[in-house]
Amino acid sequence: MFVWDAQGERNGVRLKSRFFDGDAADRLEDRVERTLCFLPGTSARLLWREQDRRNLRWGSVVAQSDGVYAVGDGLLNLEYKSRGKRPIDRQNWVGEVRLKDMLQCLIMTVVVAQSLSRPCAAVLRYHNAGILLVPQQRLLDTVIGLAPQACAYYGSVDVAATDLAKFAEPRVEKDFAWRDEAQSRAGVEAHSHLFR
Ligand SMILES: [Mn+2]
Repeated sequence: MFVWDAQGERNGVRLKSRFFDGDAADRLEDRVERTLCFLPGTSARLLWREQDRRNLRWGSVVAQSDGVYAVGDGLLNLEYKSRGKRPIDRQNWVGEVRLKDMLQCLIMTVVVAQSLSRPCAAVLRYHNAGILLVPQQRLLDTVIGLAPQACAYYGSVDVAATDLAKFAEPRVEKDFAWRDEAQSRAGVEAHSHLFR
């Protein structure tokens, strides 16, 4: 059975992660094995990738996914963030995931699922980690509900998933607050040290 290495929670999203050797994965010949190396032995089929320039649109939201796969009866939308191949820290991984990356991946996944009328899993791929994103419905409603305001803000009739993610980020930080306990403790200590 498939087992995740770690689980966590961030800003209204449940995260399940699998870590691997990113450099070794880069050397794999097969495209599916390379990109989905955190799902060893997967039967996933790549449907299209960013290079195929397939723009999907749902309402006013436009998305161009990095990779969309057929897996079983459903789909998988993969968003890759290379971060200059810097690995995600296995101890502090929940705090290292960027909120904007999560939102972008989730928005694109909604657009893919709606356009193709099939369930679609949202997966964020970093150099050494594959992270499944399981959002609260209320979070998706909040983010997608901001699309008209984002269009007005950017002065356009439609909005790209990346721009909507940027626009929605402060609202999500406020409504789905998450605190990096280690970092805030360090901040408190730094303040009392400076003002001692
Ligand atoms: Mn990408």
